[in-house]
Amino acid sequence: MSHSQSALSGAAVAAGLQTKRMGQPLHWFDQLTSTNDIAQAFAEAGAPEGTAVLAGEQTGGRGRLGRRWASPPGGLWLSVVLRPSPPATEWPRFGFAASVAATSAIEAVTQIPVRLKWPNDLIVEGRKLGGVLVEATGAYVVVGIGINVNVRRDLLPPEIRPVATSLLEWVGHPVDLVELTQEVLRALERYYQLVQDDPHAVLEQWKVRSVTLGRQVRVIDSAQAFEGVAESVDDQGALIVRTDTGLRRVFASDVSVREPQVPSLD
Ligand code: BT5
Repeated sequence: MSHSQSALSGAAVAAGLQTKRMGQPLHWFDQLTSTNDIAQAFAEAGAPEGTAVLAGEQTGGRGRLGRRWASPPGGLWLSVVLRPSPPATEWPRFGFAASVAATSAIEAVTQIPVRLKWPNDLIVEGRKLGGVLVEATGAYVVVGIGINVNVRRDLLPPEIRPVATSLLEWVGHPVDLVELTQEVLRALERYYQLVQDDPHAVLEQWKVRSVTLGRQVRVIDSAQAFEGVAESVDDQGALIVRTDTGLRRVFASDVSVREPQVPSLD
């Protein structure tokens, strides 16, 4: 069955979802601040693992390091509560599981090849299609996934337009948001299981799709910047960068990674 974009709603996504955990239950909002904020509130109130929050539009969408995430209507703005055991210590791996899951779902629905930029940017032909925001506390992890699905470029802030893309642009017509959301939740269920059984397997799938490894990168944190070659990602999800003075490990919660000399917004 095909759904129009305007048919995106919790009920439409829940119908025929057939997951055990992910999206059970699913809370739908036409508009909210940030699906991560609301998922956190549900988690604090004891919501079970798999509880999902889905929004038509976010007014306070967030990226990493306090950055803003533009979230106009037509996108997939989704967060899921996870309660991994042991809790939270290895939380970056859930970002890798989520970005690989999102990529796999997008490819299944649209056949558009998606690449991954460390840590969890979804990239099509060098432009940002989406991103993943992982936020952990001792008791739970919230994984937020944002994908520009049927998002028209002119609805994005002007400074983001040159570096962003949407599925609409590549497919040429609106993508079925209900079907894509269901596929993302199903893929998340598979990759969340896999990352607990065999975290290495998920990291390998991330590496296969990586546009970062083997490239010269510029790493920037609040105190400093340096360049090197992105050599690998370790089991903690840290990026290993070879510099003139040796190997350095950097963490997604601390740094931006850019291509040197190429203007970029993050
Ligand atoms: C990310 O952050 O890429 C993670 C984005 C996660 C968004 C989801 S939506 C559902 C859930 N609820 C939330 O509030 N967030 C999550 P980061 O790596 O920090 O990238 C942020 C940068 O991407 C910004 O500084 C802009 O340059 C760029 N950007 C912002 N909005 C964009 C968009 N819609 N499309 C492409 N690029 C964007």
